Amino acid sequence: MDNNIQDYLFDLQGYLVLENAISSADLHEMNQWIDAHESYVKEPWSTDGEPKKKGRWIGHIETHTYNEENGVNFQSIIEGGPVFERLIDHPAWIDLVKKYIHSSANGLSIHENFLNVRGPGGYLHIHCGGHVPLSYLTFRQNNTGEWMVGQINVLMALNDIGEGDGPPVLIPGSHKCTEIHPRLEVDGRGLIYDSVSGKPAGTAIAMQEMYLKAGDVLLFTDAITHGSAERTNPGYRRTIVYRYSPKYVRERFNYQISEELLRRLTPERRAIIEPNAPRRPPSA
Ligand SMILES: O=C(O)CCC(=O)C(=O)O
Ligand SMILES: [Fe+2]
Repeated sequence: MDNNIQDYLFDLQGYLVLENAISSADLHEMNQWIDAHESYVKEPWSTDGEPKKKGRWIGHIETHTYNEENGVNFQSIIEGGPVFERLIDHPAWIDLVKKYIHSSANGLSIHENFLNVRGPGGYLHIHCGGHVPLSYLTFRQNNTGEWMVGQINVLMALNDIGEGDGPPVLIPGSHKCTEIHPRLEVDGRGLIYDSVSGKPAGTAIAMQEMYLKAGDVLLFTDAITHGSAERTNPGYRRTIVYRYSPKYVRERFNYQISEELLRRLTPERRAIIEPNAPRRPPSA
């Protein structure tokens, strides 16, 4: 797509769809990784005899969820092998991400990276919007109008996501909306995340379902009002999300990157994963 058209649409809508962004060979490899870890999808949590459920570890990858209906997140999936490393600076989106985050001024980092598997009944609640005072939900520099997007989510479809598959949903343009979405308004105040209605984001007013083919990518500002519809079909939705931010935004859960991965990363990828190398005295 012409760059000017792409910039216009990203500014206007707050999202872009990049069709056929991921090769079928890479898709196959990632789907094989999921197939090989099916037991973690069926049995995501361990208790170790304690009442509280805990994530399970696969090397440096941990199973996690925000709410159980979201399905299973395999956090720090960049540790899962070369195919996941290639996504760090994937040519289909890295230049767009750099432009919109304005990486020449802000640097670049990944705030969170995970693979999500979501089955029947799974969904996300509505969250975010132009009313939210979160530091990383910036979009433009107010005085000059230059790009200054605080967080870009790159959501990759690993299988086809259509009607009933629990597609991502969003409200085009809502990153600029000053009114609070009615479902995020409680006693006249705006929530970041709907923790009250118990309803899937897909049922909220003005939501648009985003259907994707395997290999398509939904690139969106985290400031947009979004979530996902309920999965009503059998089977599992498979996605990956890499959230890019200025280097000043810290890694969300502070997962420590393994030495093996750090050694293996190309300089370009390492600069994104570890934008500030640790400084220690020579003896430490
Ligand atoms: O899982 C989805 O469809 C939406 C994911 C989401 O909310 C996000 O990546 O920020
Ligand atoms: Fe989100």
